[in-house]
Order: sequence, then structure tokens, then C-alpha cells
Amino acid sequence: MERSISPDSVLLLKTAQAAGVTTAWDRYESQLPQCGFGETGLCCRHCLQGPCRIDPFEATGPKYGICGASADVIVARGLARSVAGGTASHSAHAKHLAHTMLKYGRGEAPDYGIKDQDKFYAVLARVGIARDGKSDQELAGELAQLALAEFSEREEPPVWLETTITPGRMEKFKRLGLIPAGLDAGVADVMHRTTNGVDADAVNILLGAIRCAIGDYTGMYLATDLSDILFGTPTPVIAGANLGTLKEDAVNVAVHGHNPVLSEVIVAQALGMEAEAKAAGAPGGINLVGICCTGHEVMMRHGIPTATNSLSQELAIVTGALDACVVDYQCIMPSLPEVAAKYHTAIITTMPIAKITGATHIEFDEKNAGEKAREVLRLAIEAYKKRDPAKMNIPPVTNDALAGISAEAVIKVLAQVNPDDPLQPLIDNIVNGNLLGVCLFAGCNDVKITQDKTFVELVKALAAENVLILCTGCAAGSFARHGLLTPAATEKYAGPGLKAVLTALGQAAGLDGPLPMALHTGSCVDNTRAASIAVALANKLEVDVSQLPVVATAPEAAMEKAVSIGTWAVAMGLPTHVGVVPPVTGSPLVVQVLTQTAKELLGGYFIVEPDPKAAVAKMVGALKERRQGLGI
Ligand code: BF8
Ligand code: SF4
Repeated sequence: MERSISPDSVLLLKTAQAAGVTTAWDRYESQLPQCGFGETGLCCRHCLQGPCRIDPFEATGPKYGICGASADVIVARGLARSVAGGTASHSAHAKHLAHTMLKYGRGEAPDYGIKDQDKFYAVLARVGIARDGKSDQELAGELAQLALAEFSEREEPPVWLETTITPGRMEKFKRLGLIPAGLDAGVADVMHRTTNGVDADAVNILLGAIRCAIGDYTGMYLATDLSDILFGTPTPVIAGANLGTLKEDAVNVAVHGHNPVLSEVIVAQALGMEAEAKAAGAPGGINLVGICCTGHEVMMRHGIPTATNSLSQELAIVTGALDACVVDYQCIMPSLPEVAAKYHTAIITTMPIAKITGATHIEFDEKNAGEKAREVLRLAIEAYKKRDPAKMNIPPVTNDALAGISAEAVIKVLAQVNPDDPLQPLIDNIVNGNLLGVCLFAGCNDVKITQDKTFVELVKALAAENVLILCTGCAAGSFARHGLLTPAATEKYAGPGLKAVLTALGQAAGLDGPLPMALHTGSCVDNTRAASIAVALANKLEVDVSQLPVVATAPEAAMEKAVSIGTWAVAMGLPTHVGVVPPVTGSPLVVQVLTQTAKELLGGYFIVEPDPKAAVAKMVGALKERRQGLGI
């Protein structure tokens, strides 16, 4: 199998092989063939009597685990725990931001403040905190307390859920018992009911997983709100992409992981340390780049280039030009110090819950954030001095990428067309057929399929069908690396209706050409930005999201976080495509619930389709079905 179609990855994979560096792709091959029981979800290790396996092929093979759990129960439990893993990750990210805001409110976080007061006040109003002449600092403390209260057991529905979805959806969730008792409570509930001897009804377990995923949505929404308040709501910005954004003459520092709490301070401190870098022999000063979602956070707020994605993170080191990689948490390969041992790169961990053996740990906290950021950058400058020019091999591949299209930015552009009613032009163009509908691209690269191939095929085909594309996280990173976040891509690939709409919006935004073919909506937690646009459309039309011609896709999904996001997308009413077969095929019942019953219950459902052409046909079919339902 071809490993990647990303030109920089292709070049560096050859370099890695020549240098004897083992990458995720090599380790994947060493795992083959992967265990069929695991692949189909038919393996359980939830108690010490296991592992138990169900044999789906041989009539004489075991059909029940030792405790009596059936294939359906084992598969549903496994999936539910993935959703809990994803939800716990996003929720920890959200809580981290709430704690930062709380510390700011107490005067214990000198490097932080309120960057977007308009959004701050808008969120306060939405969640029901009256300003009453209080200072921003006091209000920040109140908002943080309210945010933290979302996570534990509570009697009232989570505020960030109730105030951000359509009334109809809220009603439906209440009726189906799908409101989590709290965001962490949803995770704990799944862990409880999936342990030995609790829930032994596959459908009931899946409902628990959906409830947990609705908590995931809530935490993600909250995280985006707090990030925007603390660090600014993104506005359109042109940045670079690919590993060619590393510079030969600069101290190259990658910020990698997910949470902007650390990377924002590094960005702020880097400016003040340019002279130090130059004195160390780097005329280009400090060159910051991003990897994974931390990369997207700083890309959309500061125009910092996105170097690469999760799957190809090791290749950033293989350029021989990366002086430091500073990480927070999530999607960071434990192999980084091993790869770095062959080069000069300093791998720096910063979070108490995310250390890596072999890395340098500089523990970060908000009280002394600036000082810690300078310590990190100083280590990068020291590492730069050890760079070996003979090992340097920066691929000559860069692309421009327009990023920072927050929901607020979308509304602002639309308001140029119709100041009184910004959403109307979008609705008009959906109704008149210029736009067939909207597709949100999300999710990861997955080593099991050729990196970026499905992303690129799918996005070109959907754009040709006049589908408006939003993208986040590694999907946005993938498009950036292939030059698809550009006006030129619109000219080349968009169908006539989409091109006309993006050109009109581009003109309204004061650009020379159309808006990019895909709109970079942020990091993975920012998938809720796209959801908020869909909710605004639904509310204006007085319908539910489940009636809108909107679909989602994670064509190269890999992580548990993608599973929890996909699950809440379905819960919100979206047909949701996945291009990698999740470990559920061992239970026809679970497959049926996810792909069919969910549609009857929630309007949203999973479309599992690895073949790109067939996937496009199914998504276009889903959009047309929705249009028909609306009579357009
Ligand atoms: O949260 S898309 S590989 S980097 S999980 Fe990770 Fe997947 Fe990338 Fe961001 Ni999202
Ligand atoms: Fe086996 Fe049941 Fe224990 Fe799972 S919970 S390992 S199926 S005995």
C-alpha cells in the first residue's frame, strides 16, 4: 500500500528509511496481520477472567464470554468505552481552560487575560451570568465556576448544551433520556455500565454511549468558547503549510498537541527571544510551526504555519531541522524521543499527565507561564547549536492556506452581503441549488489507509457537486498540505454553483478572488463551530438540524476522540461518514443500530464506506434526501 500522497511525507519517508528511522508506518507493518477478534470488536478484557473472544466464523467456536456476554454486548461495550475515552480527552481539555480562566479571575495567571471582550459578554449573556457592574476578572471567575460545574453530577441539564442546540433537539434528548447528568458523569456512567455484570443489553449500552457523546459535544463547545475569550476569536488569516515551512536559518520550534494554554504563551514569548536566537547563530530568529490541533489553534489565531499532522509527526524530526518539539497532550506519539535520539531535536513535555520517557520535562503552569515558555525556547536555542547540517533535509514543499474561519467570521462575511439578515444569503443559495448542501470534514489520518488520499478524493468530488466544505483538525491540515485551502483550488475544483457563491463571498470579504474551496474552521474541539452554524440555520428556518442538507465525514478517522465526535454528530442529526471500518462488524445488531435505527431515532446515522467514490455517492444521496424532505 502507498503510505502517503502528501509530497513532504513521501520525500521524508525515504529519508527515514535511509537513516534507519522507524516510523508509525513501519510499526504498523510489524503488527500485521492485526488480530481479527480485535478488528471486529469481539475481544473483551473488562475483567481478569478474560481475555474472552467470540468466534464469528466457526459454529463450534465460543459465542459467549466467560460471564455470558454476547457478541452484541461485547462490541457495544467496546464502542462505548471508546466514546468515553474521547469524551474524557475533550473534557480534560475544556476543564484545563476553565481552570486557567479561574486562575485569571483570582489574579493567579499573569500571562492571561480577556482577549475578546465581545465574545466574553456574549457567552456570559448566553449562559445567564448578569454583568451587574462587576469587573471582567470577577466575571471570569464566575464563568469558570459555572463551566466547572458542568462536569460533575447535576440535576439541571448542562448549560452549554441547553443554550447551544435547537429547542427541538433538546426536547428529543430529554424524551430519550440522553441528557448526561454531567460531562464527567457521562464518562463514569459508561465505565460503570460496561464493566463486568452491569449493562447486558447492547442497545441500552449504545444509548449510554450516545448520552456520553452528547456530553462530549458540550465540553467541546465550552472549550472553544473559553479559548476564544482568553486568546481571541479567530479571524481569516493566511498561513503556510507543509514541512517546507521549517527554515534552514532559524531555530525551528514545533508546538504540538491540543491545548492553546501553553502554545499561546510560547507565541507571545518567542518575539522577545529573537535576539537570543540570532546571537546563537540563527539569523532567521525563531520559527514557530504547529503540529496537530495545537498547530491549528496557533495557525488560526496567529497565522503560524501548520507543518504536519499526527500520523506524520515523526517526519518533522527526520527533516534534521526541527530543534525542539514542545508538546501538551493528545495524539503525541510516544516514539518521539526515540526518533529524536538520531537527531538533535529536544522533545519537551510540559503536562503532569503527559510525560514521555526519554523526553525533557518542563512542567508548565499558569502562575509562571511566561518563564516556563522562555525556558522551553532557550532549550530549543541550545539544541539548534547542535544541529548537524549533514542531516538536514527540509522538503521543498510549501502551500498557502487560509485559516481562521470561525462561525463569527462566517457571519461577518455573510453580513457584508446582507447586513440585516446575514444567514439569508446562505439559505437562498441552498434553496436555489447553487449549493447542494454543506459537509464538515473532520478527523485524523489513519495509518491503515494511504495518508490524505481519501481526504483529497472526497473533497474534490464533493466540491464538484457544489457542496460547501468546512474542515477542522487533521482534515484541515490535510487540505492545507495539498493547497486546497486556497482561492486557486476553488477555481480548479469547485462546481459552478459553489464557485459563484465563494466568489461572491470572497468579493464581500474584500479578497481578489473567491474564498478557499474548504473553509478552515479550527482544531478538532472546534467542530462545534460548524455545529453552531448548522444550529443557527435550523433555528432560523424553524426546523431541526436533522432536516438540513448537512453531512459530516471523518474519512481517515483514527482516534477515540473521532469516535466520540462522530457519535455526537449522529446524535445532533447528521448523516456521518467514516472511511475506516470501526471495530463493530462482529455485531450485526450494533451495525444496524448505528447505520439504521439511529436514523429513525435521531435523524443522524453512520455511513461506513471506505471506497471514496461510493462514499461521495452516499453523502450526495443523503444531501438530496434532505433537500427533498424540505421540498427544495
Ligand atoms: O484532535 S484529528 S489525529 S490531532 S484526534 Fe488527533 Fe485526530 Fe488529528 Fe487533533 Ni482530532
Ligand atoms: Fe470475559 Fe465477561 Fe470478563 Fe469480558 S467481562 S473478560 S467477556 S468474563
